[in-house]
Amino acid sequence: MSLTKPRVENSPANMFDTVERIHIVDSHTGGEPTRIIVSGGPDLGRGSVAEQLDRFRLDHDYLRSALANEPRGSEVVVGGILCKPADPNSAAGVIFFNNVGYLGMCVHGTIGLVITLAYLGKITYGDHRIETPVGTVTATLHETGEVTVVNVASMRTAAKVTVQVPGYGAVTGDVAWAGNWFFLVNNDSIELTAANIEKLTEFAWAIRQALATNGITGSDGKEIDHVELFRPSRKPGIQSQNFVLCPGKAYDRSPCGTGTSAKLACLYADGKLKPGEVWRQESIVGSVFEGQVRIEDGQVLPIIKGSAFITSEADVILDPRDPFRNGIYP
Ligand code: PYC
Repeated sequence: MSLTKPRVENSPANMFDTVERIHIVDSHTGGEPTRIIVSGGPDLGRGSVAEQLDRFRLDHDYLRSALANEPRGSEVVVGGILCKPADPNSAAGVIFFNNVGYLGMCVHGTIGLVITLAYLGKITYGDHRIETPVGTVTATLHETGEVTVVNVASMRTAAKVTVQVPGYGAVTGDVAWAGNWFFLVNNDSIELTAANIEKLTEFAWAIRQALATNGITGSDGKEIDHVELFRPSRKPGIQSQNFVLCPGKAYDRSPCGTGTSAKLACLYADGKLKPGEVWRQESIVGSVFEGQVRIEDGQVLPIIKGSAFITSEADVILDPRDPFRNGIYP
């Protein structure tokens, strides 16, 4: 059924002639939403996805803000825009973003993207190369509907780093890269329960600020913008539970695929995880990713399996007269 109406002179419907329509498919992976722009977005030209990200950031950042901020989105939404892959053998290129900026890689978002491409009839079961600004990942769509992502090479870059966190004292954690920068803290001070989400958010936010104040960064000098608190899971067969605070101060409802990758890289570095050994990571809301590592050319490749579900398909309308067209907090 088409909702497009014929144009009638003097109709109030004509004031919507100038709106921008962005076609999106929303999904969630373990409770964490992903919003993929499937059409109506800008042409970002050719070249690597990192180059296309530079163009998107420079000329179309309003779209990120409009889709990932209120009133059309919220700080929980991770958005992604499909773009042309540099390699014709890749299924897609994708740039992930949130309410405050851009992500290097997003595993829950990649699982959502694969389910979105399947929903749109654009891919079949099997392996698909997906290009991101920080490298190409491989995603496998299984006949069960699950998706496995082989993430970018991940590593722990610093172990047992202690930072003084105002109000909390000395906090020790590891710094790891897994497509985003993480500070991972074995947390036994605040119980990882949904009832403590506000306290956990304040604690993780204070850690992030203390890292920045003390000049503790990733090995490339970039800000560590994800903080991961973890402890052993209470559920049988699940090794760990985490609480991951994302750059825009929203917590990840999923076990955070790049966060799980960072954890796997730390476990491997500590000799606590062998290649092929399964590690189950539970989120704060109880969703689970299954992880393992593969070693290739001396690099740690985390492999994460999870499921995503389509939640809606819609046109987002951006009206040039709307004072909040670009979001309330652009
Ligand atoms: O699953 O990698 C992930 C992720 C990053 C930020 C939110 N989710």
